[in-house]
Amino acid sequence: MKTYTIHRVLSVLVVLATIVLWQGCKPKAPGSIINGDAASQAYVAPGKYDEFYNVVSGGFNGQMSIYGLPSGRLFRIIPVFSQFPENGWGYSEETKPMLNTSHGFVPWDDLHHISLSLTKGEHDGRWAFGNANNTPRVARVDMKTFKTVEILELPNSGGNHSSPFITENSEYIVAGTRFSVPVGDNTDVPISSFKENFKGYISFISVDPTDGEMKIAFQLKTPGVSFDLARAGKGPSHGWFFFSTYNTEQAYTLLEVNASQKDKDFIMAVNWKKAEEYIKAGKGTTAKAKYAHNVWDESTHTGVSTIMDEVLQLDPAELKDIIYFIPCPKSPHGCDTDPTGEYIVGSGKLAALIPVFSFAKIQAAIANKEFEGEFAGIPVIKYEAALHGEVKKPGLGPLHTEFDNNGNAYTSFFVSSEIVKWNVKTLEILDRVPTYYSIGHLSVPGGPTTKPHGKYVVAYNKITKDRYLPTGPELTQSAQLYDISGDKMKLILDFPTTGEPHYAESIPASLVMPNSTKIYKIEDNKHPYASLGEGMTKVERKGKEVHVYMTAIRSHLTPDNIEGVKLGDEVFFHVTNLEQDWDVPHGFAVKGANNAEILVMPGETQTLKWKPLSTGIFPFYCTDFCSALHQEMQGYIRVSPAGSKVPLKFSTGKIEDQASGAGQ
Ligand code: K7E
Ligand code: CUA
Repeated sequence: MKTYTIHRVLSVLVVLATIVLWQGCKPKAPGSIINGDAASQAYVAPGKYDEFYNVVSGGFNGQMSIYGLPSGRLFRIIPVFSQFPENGWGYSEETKPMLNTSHGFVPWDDLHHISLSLTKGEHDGRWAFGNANNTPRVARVDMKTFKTVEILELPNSGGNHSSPFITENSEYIVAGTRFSVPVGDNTDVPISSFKENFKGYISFISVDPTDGEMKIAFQLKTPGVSFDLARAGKGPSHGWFFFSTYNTEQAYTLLEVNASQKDKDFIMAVNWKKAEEYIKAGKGTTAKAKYAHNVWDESTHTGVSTIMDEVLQLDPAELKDIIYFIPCPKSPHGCDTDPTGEYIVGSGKLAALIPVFSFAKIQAAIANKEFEGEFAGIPVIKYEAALHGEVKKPGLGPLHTEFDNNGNAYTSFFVSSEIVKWNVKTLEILDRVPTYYSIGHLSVPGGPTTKPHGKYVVAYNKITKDRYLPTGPELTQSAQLYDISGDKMKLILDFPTTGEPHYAESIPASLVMPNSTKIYKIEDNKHPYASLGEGMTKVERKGKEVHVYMTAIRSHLTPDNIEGVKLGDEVFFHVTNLEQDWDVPHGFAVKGANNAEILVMPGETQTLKWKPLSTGIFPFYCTDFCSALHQEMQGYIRVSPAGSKVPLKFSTGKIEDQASGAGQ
């Protein structure tokens, strides 16, 4: 190792050591911060509704969850990329296709970011999008049913972190890769050939304005760096997209040190309107790519997975005016655009200041060719030429910035564990509050839109040490709610969260609540195995498959006695919930199933597959306490030996003459 390299490594280690030490330093008496009437501001009286829906990513649980604000009450966990035994997501035959990928069935992922759909830059309450970080995918949740209705896999991506970020009218959901990887026919290469072979891809996914269906419109091939986060332009900057990058060193080992060498990485500015023009002009090239597109059909209550085989790509190294790099200190994480669309905030994880870039200046710099050179064939704009200004000494380890409706920004600081409020135009620091501890993302209701709703900022913390009753080695994850309606931020509530929340968005309840689905109409149920009434229930044998057409209604299952199943058979329980009443799901489970229950909504049909491994009588029952006689909602299925002559029969409420012995 040459001396200069040692020095650089040492200086990076000193920075890291300072950061580690700083992490150990936290306020002495956390409880003393909250006082006065603070608690009453978060209090939502019994029977009263919260003002906001808070849609929160679940991180490594692969789900989204819905909380109320300001109460912090948890209403719902929406399974997205991970199987969820609570309601059978990924266990029922209908939902399994939703988790299909080009790698086969993938029952888990890591969901970091939420994007709520927008119209004219404002929340419209239609859909929530989330990213799968590990096996790159994007999901769409319907805010009427709070159900995942679409999952699109992203080819040529190595880790879908910079995703999903949305444009002003939900034209696109945009996804950048965290890991650059070799793609195409040339993937079996030495890792040390990184600079030559590894590329980054950004996917622009179009969203159908009527039904929300997603499609990869095009991908941009970029130099092999890591994309971390992104935001769309707004207003004047609509048509542009901004990404934070790191590892512009293009290191492929010990990134902790080797990707922290440079003083500045880049914000990548993408002119996607230009990219659209090139696509229209036929400049795109079609590349082979295998990826799954899974769509939920609300009439059959079934997911359908299709494997796609190509994608359209543009190469900005050839089509020069699509992307530009802007230097940004130092390993930027968050990259956020303010409500006016004029300012772009970069947050260098290792930086001691916050650079704020001006969209107007970026445009002028491009027009005047104020470049300091090129990086991998892409022009690099001069830092000063793009800069609006720097927030000086804001704190340590800035990560993310959200905005209120009064021209203020709120930046989270992981290392110094605080939220800092500053004025976007003047760059003056206005206030700071501690968080407990090590805040990651933060969220102001409407914060990423053109018209923030303001009122609160929620901190999503990475460490909760000593804030809650201990629960063994793993403590609860947690959020903190601050009132931001006055000049000073005020902590008003701590609340535990599920999974590991990263980003979250909040939306006024009035935009979602009136549209909430209460039941599925039974007459619209087009499931091929639905029984639209008890008279239509039956049991059919198709070779070694036994299909049970079953209904559930308070308080019985039809049929509830089934005989004639033999070892080696696969039994499919197709359960239709005949209820047409809000809040009356029925569940279904059978003893010994290597599976979860299914939870069937009113008017819906779901299927549980069961392969019995021994003979005997197996009880099944409703798992959701649905009525006074819920505990009576049960049945038996008899499994006989493979060669048995027991005829297939089924009934409900039929009393037979006492039979005895085996094999009758
Ligand atoms: Cu947690 Cu958005 Cu994955 Cu920052 S990221 S903290
Ligand atoms: Cu149906 Cu309990």
